Amino acid sequence: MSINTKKKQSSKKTAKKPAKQPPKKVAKKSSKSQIQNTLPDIEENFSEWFNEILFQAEILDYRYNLKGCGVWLGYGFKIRRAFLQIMRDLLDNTPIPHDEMLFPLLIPEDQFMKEKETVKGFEDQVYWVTHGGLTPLEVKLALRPTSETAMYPMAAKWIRSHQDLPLKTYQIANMFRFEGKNTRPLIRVREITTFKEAHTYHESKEDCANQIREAVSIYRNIFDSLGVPYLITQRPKWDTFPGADYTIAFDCIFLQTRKALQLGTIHNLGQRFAKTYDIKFETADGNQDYVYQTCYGISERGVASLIAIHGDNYGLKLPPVVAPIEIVIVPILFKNKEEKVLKVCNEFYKKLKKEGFKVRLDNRKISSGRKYFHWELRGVPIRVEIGPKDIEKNQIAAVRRDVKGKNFIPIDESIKYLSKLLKDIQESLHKSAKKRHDELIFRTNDLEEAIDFIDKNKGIAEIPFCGEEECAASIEKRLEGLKFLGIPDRYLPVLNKKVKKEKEIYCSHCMKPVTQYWRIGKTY
Ligand code: A5A
Repeated sequence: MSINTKKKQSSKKTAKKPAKQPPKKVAKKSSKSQIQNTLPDIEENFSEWFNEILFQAEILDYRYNLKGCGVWLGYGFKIRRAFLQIMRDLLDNTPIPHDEMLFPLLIPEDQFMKEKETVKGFEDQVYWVTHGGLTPLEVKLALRPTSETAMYPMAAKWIRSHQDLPLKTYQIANMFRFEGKNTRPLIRVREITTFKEAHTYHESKEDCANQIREAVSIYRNIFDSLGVPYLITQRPKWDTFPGADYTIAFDCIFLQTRKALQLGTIHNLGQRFAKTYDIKFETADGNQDYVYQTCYGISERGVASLIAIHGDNYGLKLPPVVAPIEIVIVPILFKNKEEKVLKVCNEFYKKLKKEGFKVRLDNRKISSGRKYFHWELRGVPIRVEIGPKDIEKNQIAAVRRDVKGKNFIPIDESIKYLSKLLKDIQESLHKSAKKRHDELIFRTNDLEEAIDFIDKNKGIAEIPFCGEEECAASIEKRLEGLKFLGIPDRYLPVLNKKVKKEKEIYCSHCMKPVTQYWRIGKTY
């Protein structure tokens, strides 16, 4: 992959519209190597760093000739596949499993338009197909921006009685949204390539609430596996998914920009869609009722978040569960000893492979320094080095990517050691990200302090708030990009047996007595 082509492109872009501050290139030495790292500094220019790492680590090539669309490359595709596997394993293995299905991409206009809230919510985001070849279509076709309107007329055909419930389904497919705001690779795309949407159907409100709890627990599991910290927040009513009773979101505050990225959402749809699409069932006592529904979605933002949260100036740091390669073996070659070292490395490679590790032997004819640089950039959790001295001593050297340090391990103990080390890396990445993330949340009764905290890009604030849209609008006006994320999970009846209530606090705008702090900050 030629980085030069990309360089040419970005300098062309810079020529058209000069960046306020040119990205500072970091001339760092990769450990033990003389190779220069050309990544922009992650703290000073996160956005450039992010674009560059996607390209240099061969995750995504965003030079496709269509705004908001990119190409998943080999290494990125493997990370994506591991991310999808985590989701599938969780959804397939709930006590009542979710069944994976696949619906058509096209939705007839009349079917799409039936749900008025969905229409309103998505009207400026839908791509329409108007022609089949040269023939204008009698009924325009929407490219799905989400699949409620594709799925629910079918569910109405499948569900007859309470015995058919609950019905739990999901699909993983591409969605199209004509995003007006700035598009960004993986974060705000027009073709969402990796959209997982679950849709569930229930007999009662209570079953629906239970499903919301299950969905929250699945999402916790997904992001915990990725080592990505999150906040769980009920969105304000003015930012609820079109047609839903309420929306609970998972957000991650990016450690460098201190802006929150919505990682996924869980919606309680109540009976609104069921009434629109006539999804009725016969109850146990022989009456007719509409089903209660939930739906919940996650996209490639999951991959974006793990790249952003763990990355550093040397490149990616991948949690072992999603790393395409967990261990790379680099032979340390000295004149006249190459053959022996390569033989031992090859044997060790086969042994690790047999034990089920995701392992790669890098026996390319380039310097060890170049190899270190290459695999560091790609975030491989462990590098094993074997040289003539190690062979003499019957040992291997293990170097971890997440923290500094090299350890020499007797070869007989290496399997056990490496398994444990991978577990440690998985946990330690999560722990250190969570610690840094926790420090970005500031609770205060003083609005000025909160605004100042957010204005200085220090993180997300929690302020006493009444929940009224007008009050929110007045506060949001105070700072460009300021947004109410909503109500923290500790106050949500659906997620807590005992709901927390604050005493003697007053709305930051209207001064009414209130019982909750709300989250507010800058968002992607
Ligand atoms: N049907 C429900 C599940 C739904 O569509 N919800 S949603 O609109 O909130 O989308 C689910 C998730 O997809 C969002 O939380 C966000 O993480 C992701 N998403 C939405 N638009 C996106 C875009 N343009 N690019 C990347 N991810 C996006």
